[in-house]
Amino acid sequence: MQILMSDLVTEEHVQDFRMFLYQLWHGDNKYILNNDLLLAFEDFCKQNDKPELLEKDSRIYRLLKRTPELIIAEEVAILIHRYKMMRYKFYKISIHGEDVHEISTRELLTFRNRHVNPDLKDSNGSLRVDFLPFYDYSPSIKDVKSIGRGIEYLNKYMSSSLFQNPEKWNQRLFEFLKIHSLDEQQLLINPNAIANYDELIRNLETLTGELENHDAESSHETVLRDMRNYGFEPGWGDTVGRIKDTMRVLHDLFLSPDSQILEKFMARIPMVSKIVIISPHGWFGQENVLGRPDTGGQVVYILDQVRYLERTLAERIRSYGLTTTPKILIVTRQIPDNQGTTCHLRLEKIHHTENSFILRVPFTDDNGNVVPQWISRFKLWPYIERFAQNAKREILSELKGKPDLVIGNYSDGNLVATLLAEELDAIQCNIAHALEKNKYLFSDLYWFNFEKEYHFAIQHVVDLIAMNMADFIITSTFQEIAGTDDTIGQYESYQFFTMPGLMQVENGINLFHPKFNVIPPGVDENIFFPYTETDYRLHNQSEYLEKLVFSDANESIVGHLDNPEKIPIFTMARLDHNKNITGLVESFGKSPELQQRCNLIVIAGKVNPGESDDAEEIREIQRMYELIKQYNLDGKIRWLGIHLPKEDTGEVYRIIADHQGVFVQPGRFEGFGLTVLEAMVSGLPMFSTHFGGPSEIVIHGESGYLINPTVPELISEPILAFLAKFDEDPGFWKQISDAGIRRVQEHFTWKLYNEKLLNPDRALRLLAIFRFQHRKRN
Ligand code: UDP
Ligand code: LCN
Repeated sequence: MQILMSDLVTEEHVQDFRMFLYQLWHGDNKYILNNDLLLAFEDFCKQNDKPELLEKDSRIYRLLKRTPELIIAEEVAILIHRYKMMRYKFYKISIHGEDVHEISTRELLTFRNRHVNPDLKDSNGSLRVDFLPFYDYSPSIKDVKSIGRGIEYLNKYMSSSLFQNPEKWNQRLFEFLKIHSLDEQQLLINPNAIANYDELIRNLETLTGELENHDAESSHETVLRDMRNYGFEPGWGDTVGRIKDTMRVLHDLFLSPDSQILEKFMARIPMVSKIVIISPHGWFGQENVLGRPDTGGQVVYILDQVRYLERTLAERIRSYGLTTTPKILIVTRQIPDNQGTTCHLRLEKIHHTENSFILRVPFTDDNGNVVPQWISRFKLWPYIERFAQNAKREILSELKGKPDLVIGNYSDGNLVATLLAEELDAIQCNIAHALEKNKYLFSDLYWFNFEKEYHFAIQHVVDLIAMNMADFIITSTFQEIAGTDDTIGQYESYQFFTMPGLMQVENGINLFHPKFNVIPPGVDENIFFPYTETDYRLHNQSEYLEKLVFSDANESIVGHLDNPEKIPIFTMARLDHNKNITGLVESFGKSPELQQRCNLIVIAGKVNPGESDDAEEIREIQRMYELIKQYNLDGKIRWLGIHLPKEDTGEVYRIIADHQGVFVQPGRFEGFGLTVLEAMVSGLPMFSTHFGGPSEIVIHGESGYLINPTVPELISEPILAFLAKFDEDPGFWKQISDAGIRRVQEHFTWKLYNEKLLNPDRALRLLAIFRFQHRKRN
């Protein structure tokens, strides 16, 4: 479709825009990302003495700010305009003439392909992917503000369907109740005793009348025989009063339905007692694993989540009047070559739980032989389907039946969850933790350059399959789904992309589907709490940890401090490229002012490359040594290649806070960032990357600072500015520290995780009805 240039920018700026495009056309960079585009425009305005073009209300500047990329292709510029969140238009603008055309997604992707390989005319026989038709019968969120609040939406959607066609819905609800079982035990209704919806209503009325003669406090067992006489099974409540109440709610739901009654009823019926959580890669254990390659927040998140889930499920199951004990299995990979961990064990009880275990299943090769050594998450694809099959057998035997819910984690776990949920007819929930497409720039467009080490050709396809198959997706932040006004969301980046010569994705995911639910995680409050809570601190460990951090020497520690009294800048992360620990060291190295005032304390990876089996970690270790030498950081940096127990880590954050230190999270991109929560709640003023999840954790200038860690000065300058304010106002460190503590305590706790999910099994029940309805239709 042809449009006018003045539709894009105001009439008076058409000429300026043309000149700017012309200048870009002359430049070397033909694939210009937003950051570079804005820098180029600022230059253009300076050269031409046009500062007004950079003002807030300048339409040309607003257009460019919302242009994630611009491609120069022969005589045209292809401009991608993200005119609002998740909404795009694509324009082909002639460099020399007047023509401006709006083009389709397919045409855009063809231009991208041709940028990489001019011989590729269109999708060139490669796979074309469009998932949108699969969503034709799904409810769709209209209002952007409701994105990520799928359960709330679903509740409203289902109750309004209920109002519109009560008879149809009543029949569905009746059928749903009939198939209701837990742990292979028939619950609620005996399908052989109650034939239809009318009979159900009649029996409900008679039984609730009879139950009036019983003491409301007496146990459900005292009326089980009466219930069975009318075709009812256990699951309605633990006392006669509760049974009566649940039955009345159902009666009301049938006869005068509304959304609140639906919600109330949903909270009353049992659905989940067996959960399987899949997390194959990395080192999954309870000690001595964190900080190893591929082993970080996901492990912490899952272990915390299991403890909370088990407790909640146990309470609920009791209140339904059932004796079932909930059981949660974390299914991961068994690693015979265990390197001092427990990862060789088949089964390991999870601390502080009653009945939850880590179940480890080995990877096997084509000949059925067990693979003994750890394997990078990028290289495990050949084993993953066999792993799923073997895991299925082990899960069925361990649970003595099927799970009700399968939660996948990260790409590999989500694929296994997809396969298992499909085969076992369980509800599937996905948690991405990190989507690699966002972390590795151009891993789609230049996928072939990454193939040898990363295999994104598989991983991006796996992500697409798993996210579209999931019934329910939990994200830690809103931006993970839909981004912000100025940045693209992590899931959003799967809407359209191309892997030239391989596949062309025109509609990769429907972000408006209620499957998306934002539920931020918390931290274990027994371990991570403010430095000021002296009563709970690990006094018997603190001297040892203080020495370990500031002065001890051993083969796992590099560097000593000439002046340990300087302000400590602390960081802790896995030593991978994306965590950009080396970027922080470089920034420290380049800033004599920072070195004058501060020491740098790094806990990351290993210090001996010979001990690592991860290519990225080895490269980062080598780079650390180069930087320490290049900037002569001896006496100013301590690099600890150690894996601390979690409790000690909590105390280390607090020790750094005792020294009025700060924490830096310099990641090139961070999915969420548990260290950001841990450090903030301990009381450390935070300087965190603004790329990804931390942008929703930290309120810039209030509870910490968001930084652009891709430029060394942009890390050191905000820290120096903070220290200058601290010099002027001795209360300033505490002001930011207190605000950081409050921010985490008020918004990021496992208790809130619980509440946000309303209560987890109610959400799942809603989904189950929804899924049931859709399956029937399909
Ligand atoms: N962690 C640790 N020791 C290390 C590095 C990390 O205990 O050497 C822990 C850290 O305390 C946090 C988790 O691992 O709980 C890292 O989570 P985050 O979300 O920050 O990053 P991820 O590693 O998942 O990318
Ligand atoms: C993986 C990541 O990369 C982090 O950003 C998250 O905080 C962690 O998982 C937990 O979800």
